[in-house]
Amino acid sequence: MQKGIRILLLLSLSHLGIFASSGFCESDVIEVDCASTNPASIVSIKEYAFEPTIATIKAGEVIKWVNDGSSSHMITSGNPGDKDAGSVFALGFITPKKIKCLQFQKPGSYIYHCRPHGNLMKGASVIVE
Ligand SMILES: [Cu+2]
Repeated sequence: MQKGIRILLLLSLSHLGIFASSGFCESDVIEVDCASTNPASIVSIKEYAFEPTIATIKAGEVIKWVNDGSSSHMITSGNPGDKDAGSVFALGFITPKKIKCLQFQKPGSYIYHCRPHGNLMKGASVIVE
């Protein structure tokens, strides 16, 4: 096999790899600095729920998560146990009183959960119009 073809094949395979079964890919959701953005919606994290469970925004807008609880939580795309959970977005631990922001580029429904508390904190979603 020619070297150029092999590289192209590898590139297309790795590109497929970043697509989740949801149809979104990693570049559809970007973590942004909350301080330099004006969130369209704010989701409060409490033990052990996201409030509101469904947040609706427009493409290009930002959601801010605020940890109002006393435990640390995560924002992980997909449902608990999904093979590709976290492949579209995965925010590390949000410790109490801390915030994290994500910008959603592409319309659709993004399901997420908290990885450490997957059985309790699942089924939350961001609807992007
Ligand atoms: Cu949690």
